[in-house]
Amino acid sequence: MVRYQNIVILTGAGVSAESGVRTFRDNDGLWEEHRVEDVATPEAFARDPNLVQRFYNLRRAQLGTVEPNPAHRAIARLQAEHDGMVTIVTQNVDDLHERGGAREVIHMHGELKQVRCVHCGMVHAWQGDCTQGTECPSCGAKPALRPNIVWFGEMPFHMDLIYSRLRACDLFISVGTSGNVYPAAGFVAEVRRLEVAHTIEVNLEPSAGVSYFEECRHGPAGTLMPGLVDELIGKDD
Ligand code: BV8
Repeated sequence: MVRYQNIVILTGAGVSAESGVRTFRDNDGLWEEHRVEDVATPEAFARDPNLVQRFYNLRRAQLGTVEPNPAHRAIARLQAEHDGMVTIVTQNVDDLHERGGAREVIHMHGELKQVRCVHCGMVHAWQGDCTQGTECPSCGAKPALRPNIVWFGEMPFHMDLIYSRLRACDLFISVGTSGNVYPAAGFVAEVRRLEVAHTIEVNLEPSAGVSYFEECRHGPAGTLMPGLVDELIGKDD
């Protein structure tokens, strides 16, 4: 297999699916009869903060019941053993990449294990529930804490860093994402426009952006990623 230098891996909910974390498309994108797009928004939080806090409290609590799967571990192994740069950009808000051994994971949509104070702006690591009655540990305000999550209509985090890594990469791999949500869904088109990188989609089924990828491997990420990583680090020679 060709030796690549700078690899960018974009992951979505499908990389955590085999760990038992529900994807957005599961159950037709519904949570307790709510459309996720209707809960994961600033408007929903303004309208019914307790519902939105509960949505994230339940998902934060679920983190303790799930484990990284072979896809997370393979991606971490690539980052550890590849002699070039491996950038992991995830749309996921779980901590499974880190628990699978990955480092410096770029969480463009935020993290379940963080809350942010809307008064003083401080971001706090957070394990348990967060409610409207929880005081900000820094400024003492309440209600003040919201999930440090990027909702629909909000600007994703770390975009400048992400685009600089996309411009510098010679391999872009998308793992476990339906390619429906922007700007993440537009990353492959950006890489193709620059005409410097090879592009691979690893997904259970063809994504909405499948036509942008030069190479596609369709099936479970937990099954496909270990073999792809072996090829990339030269273990299959
Ligand atoms: C922005 C955190 C601009 C929340 C998420 C109208 C109004 C408002 C906005 C818009 C609009 N029209 C378009 C937009 C933009 C909008 C958007 O794209 N909407 C979509 C619905 C059309 N985007 C935004 O709002 C973004 N911000 O545009 O800001 C801006 C500009 C200037 C100033 C201010 C703002 C912000 C989007 C981020 C929203 N937050 N997550 C939370 O988690 O609760 S999005 C969330 O859904 C995920 O993070 C992810 O990004 C997205 C989709 O999820 P996927 O990861 O792809 O998962 P999905 O379930 O869809 O697919 C899973 C895939 O895995 C499937 O293909 C499946 O086949 C596969 N799979 C399953 N099992 C496996 C597998 N693959 C491999 N192995 C398996 N075992």
